Amino acid sequence: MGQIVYIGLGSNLGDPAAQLQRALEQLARLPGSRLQGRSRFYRSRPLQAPGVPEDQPDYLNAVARVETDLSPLMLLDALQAIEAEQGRVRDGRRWAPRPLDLDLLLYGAEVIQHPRLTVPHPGIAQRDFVLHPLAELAPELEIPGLGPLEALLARCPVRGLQRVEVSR
Ligand code: A4P
Ligand code: MG
Repeated sequence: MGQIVYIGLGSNLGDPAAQLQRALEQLARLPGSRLQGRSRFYRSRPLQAPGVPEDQPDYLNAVARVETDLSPLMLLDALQAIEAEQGRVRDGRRWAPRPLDLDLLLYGAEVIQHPRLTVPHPGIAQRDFVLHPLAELAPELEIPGLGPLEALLARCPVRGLQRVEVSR
């Protein structure tokens, strides 16, 4: 049996709903993997951080649950290939607007500190657009090193997340 992993999807350029939908189809075709579920789509304002342009469009975010035999780094490579295929150009600017961002949020119960990969994804606890869709898929989830998802949700800053009803 493979590992259960959660992948965060985000987009704030082009046609975000179409790009998330297409990314889900691509996740469903990952080698050695099975797409087990996905959250609804959520609209959220861009996170504010020093040096990040404030006039970015809103994001559309979602989370997917996948069972996979891929190693963490092979999975990261596959996610970056999907991002590239959907037109993302990495120009070194962090937090720039993008047609598609795929983050590896959780890889089973593993804690990973690698130059290319930090799991659980940093900032999970502050991100309503990650915690709410995760809770749709796995309300009882335990986040390695951080505790029960339910407790993180109760402490997460409220930023006006909107659930977007799309056909599924
Ligand atoms: N990397 C390390 N750990 C991971 C991981 N768990 N998953 C490395 C994916 N990648 C990981 O990422 C930079 C490098 O992070 C990768 O080469 C990989 O080796 P990137 O996607 O090129 O850059 P980025 O996404 O701009 O930066 P970063 O730090 O990953 O930002 P985040 O955390 O992805 O945040 N606001 C809203 N409302 N919704 C959003 O989705 N997203 C961001 C980006 C900012 N504001 C947002 C949202
Ligand atoms: Mg990212």
